[in-house]
Amino acid sequence: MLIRRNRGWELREAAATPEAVFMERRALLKAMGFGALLIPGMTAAIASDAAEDAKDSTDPSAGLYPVKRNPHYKLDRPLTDPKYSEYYNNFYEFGSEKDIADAAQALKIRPWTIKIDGMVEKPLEIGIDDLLKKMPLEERLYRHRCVEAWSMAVPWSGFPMSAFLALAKPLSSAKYVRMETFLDASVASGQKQFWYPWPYVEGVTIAEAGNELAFMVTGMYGKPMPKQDGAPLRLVLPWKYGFKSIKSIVRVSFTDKQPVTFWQTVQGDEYGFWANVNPEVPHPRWSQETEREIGTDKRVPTLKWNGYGEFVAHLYDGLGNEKLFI
Ligand SMILES: Nc1nc2c(c(=O)[nH]1)N[C@H]1C(S)=C(S)[C@@H](COP(=O)(O)O)O[C@H]1N2
Ligand SMILES: [Mo]
Repeated sequence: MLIRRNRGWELREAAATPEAVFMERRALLKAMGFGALLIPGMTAAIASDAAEDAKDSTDPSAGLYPVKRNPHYKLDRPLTDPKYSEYYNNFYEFGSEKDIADAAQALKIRPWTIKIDGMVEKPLEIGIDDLLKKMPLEERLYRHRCVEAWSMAVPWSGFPMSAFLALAKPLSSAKYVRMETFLDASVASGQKQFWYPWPYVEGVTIAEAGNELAFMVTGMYGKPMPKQDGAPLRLVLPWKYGFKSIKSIVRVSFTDKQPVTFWQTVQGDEYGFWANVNPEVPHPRWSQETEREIGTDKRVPTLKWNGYGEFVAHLYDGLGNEKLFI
């Protein structure tokens, strides 16, 4: 007799590819108006166009790196070898598998403009190289914990999101920051999967954005950001599940309404707005108690707030009725 035991991560790891297929079916059915109904045997196969070879020979920001490490942020484990962390990606714009690095080379990252709008003193558009000149670049070693129960430790280069807020000058009535990824199905064939709510959207509160850990990232391992990791500008929020760390940002808007995120739209009861890491709150379909370090495959306990509680736990005082950990 086959007994399906709920062994958390084992189930999760064993089901890595089916998970993506599962989500695609659900999202597709939802887009078609079938709600949560599952049709057995339905496939979500979509011919993915071969990525055009658009490799940039040089990145104009290459000379800026490496940047000085900020020693304030310490790791409890070795850095992940980049041959793993740079080639094990979640970037659904280029497909729902982990090996999207080749496909992501089709993304053109210059010129690249970031639009700043909504509740700000003055809307602004700024090119990535101008932004890089204005921002205080530094390197930080952070842990990264994906909701799928794998993790890595990465030297990111970038600038505190608080410096970006100082540039954007939100009005005091703004309560949230909403961020958007590029939209171009001609380079990102995943965006032809119409059942996903493109473009990818994420959001944080102004208080979260101003927290010292919130980091806007432009490079890793002492080099400009590889395209598959979200060049030329992504967010990194180490106390939250990885899906909050939106890649390849083109727009940052300030608002007084809680943004509805990409994953909330796809499956809101599994991927909420807050998504803070907590081993005690299981994902509806697997445990979050431990994580697999990519590269070593070591299984380690997951820490509440991914170990960053001293920096961020206070942000959530009085929000006990919210689903803070999903
Ligand atoms: N635009 C966009 N941003 C994204 C994603 C995505 O699919 N699209 N995936 C998220 C998830 S689930 C994770 S775990 C991280 C993965 O970052 P990495 O590929 O650099 O490890 O990116 C996040 N940012
Ligand atoms: Mo993730």
